[in-house]
Amino acid sequence: MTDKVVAGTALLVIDMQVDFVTGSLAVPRATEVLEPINEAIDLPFAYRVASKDFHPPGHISFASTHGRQLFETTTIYPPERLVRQTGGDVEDIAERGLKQTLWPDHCVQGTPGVELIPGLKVDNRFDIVLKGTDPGVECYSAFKDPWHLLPTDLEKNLHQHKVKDVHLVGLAGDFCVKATAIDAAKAGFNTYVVTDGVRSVFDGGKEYDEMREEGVRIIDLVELKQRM
Ligand code: VGL
Ligand code: ZN
Repeated sequence: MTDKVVAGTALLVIDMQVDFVTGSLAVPRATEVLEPINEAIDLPFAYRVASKDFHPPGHISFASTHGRQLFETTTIYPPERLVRQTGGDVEDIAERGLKQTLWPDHCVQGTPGVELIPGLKVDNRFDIVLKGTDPGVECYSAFKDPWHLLPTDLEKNLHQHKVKDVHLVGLAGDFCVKATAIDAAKAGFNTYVVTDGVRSVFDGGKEYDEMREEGVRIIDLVELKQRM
């Protein structure tokens, strides 16, 4: 065994949790990604991160919180308390509304559904990033919420590990993978989404066009192996 490492490379495994694979918000065909992701994990990345959607009970993204039907949409706003805490302007909160899909309760802290799926080879080489932890803020991206109020340590950690090339796999392609990939590209990383390791909630395919428009490159596992 050599300890070959490809300098500057990172793997991001996004939200491979029980609720997204077999639980309350199971993504269609999500079980198919386990093997490709485990193969990706074995490649000689310099840095590895796994993100977890990590909601408190009564999270703003749950339909049950609003007494609404699943998959309806509503408008959410940045919580005034956080805007104040971060020294932002509270005058224009009403103009900063965003469309929010209302989900089944999922990935609730302390429940079985929040755990990474059995068989996933996420081990002690990984850093873990938790997101969606504030009750009033949705956070699809593992970098930050849409209002940039609650950045995670991800960007800082990638820089500390001298990462240039970020490769993403996981769930869901049209939500957290897309948002994280676009933020990675915007932060200046060469960003690759590996399709064998991704499935989407609403499987339309346009998420890949949206990512490409932001400079994200879409590759498959064979191409990833060639790069490594
Ligand atoms: C996600 C819906 C709600 C995701 C998280 O991980 O893509 N999707 N929360
Ligand atoms: Zn969520």
